[in-house]
Amino acid sequence: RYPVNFDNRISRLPAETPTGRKKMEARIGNSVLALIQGDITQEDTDAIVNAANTGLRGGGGVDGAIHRAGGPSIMAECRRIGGCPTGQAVITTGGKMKARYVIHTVGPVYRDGSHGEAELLASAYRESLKMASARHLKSLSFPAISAGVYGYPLEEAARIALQTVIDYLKKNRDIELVRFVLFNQSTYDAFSNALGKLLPGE
Ligand code: AR6
Repeated sequence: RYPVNFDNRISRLPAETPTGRKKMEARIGNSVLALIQGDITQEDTDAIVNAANTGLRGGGGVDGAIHRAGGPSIMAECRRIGGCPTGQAVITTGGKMKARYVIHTVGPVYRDGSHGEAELLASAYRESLKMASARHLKSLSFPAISAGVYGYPLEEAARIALQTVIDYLKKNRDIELVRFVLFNQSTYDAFSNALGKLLPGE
């Protein structure tokens, strides 16, 4: 369903694709792991992941963008669910967006790295992937959880995000596509550098 036209593990496409968006892809087991620069609310994957807060109250950043794009049905479900602990995930409709579902997860607020931040960030990714698997979803888009208002150092956030997804995709063959949709150049570059280090290409 998501063909990749290369044999080596990382394809470094031209710096700018025809649409002007940067892109990088790797095959992990049965799945494709892709990095693009863009706005996650426009994604056509089965679900997109929201970097929410424990009260599921909405906010700024990607959370604000998702509620604006998806409309009030998402907040109505969030209110019924009531909340989500840090490192866990819940699922709602995608409302008016192309993605059918939003998986809301809560990353840690970064303090100094000694308050379990790394494990909580990994858990946010893992629980989102488990939620997608439980619903038999085939494709999922992530933003850079905790890397905005929550202040997680970008390089470390990228490494943990990618390592957690790679580990999951190696063990679970059900999800065919995981796409990181990175909003700005510096976030894209951090993820692209981290992926290059985790999966050295030919
Ligand atoms: N598409 C993709 N990524 C985006 C978009 C978008 N439309 N908009 C922003 N980003 P943040 P956090 C990127 O702050 O750090 C909210 O108020 C952004 O550039 O959205 O986990 C919640 O309610 C950054 O790289 O999430 C919580 O209270 C990344 O998304 C709190 O912020 C995450 O930044 C969560 O903070």
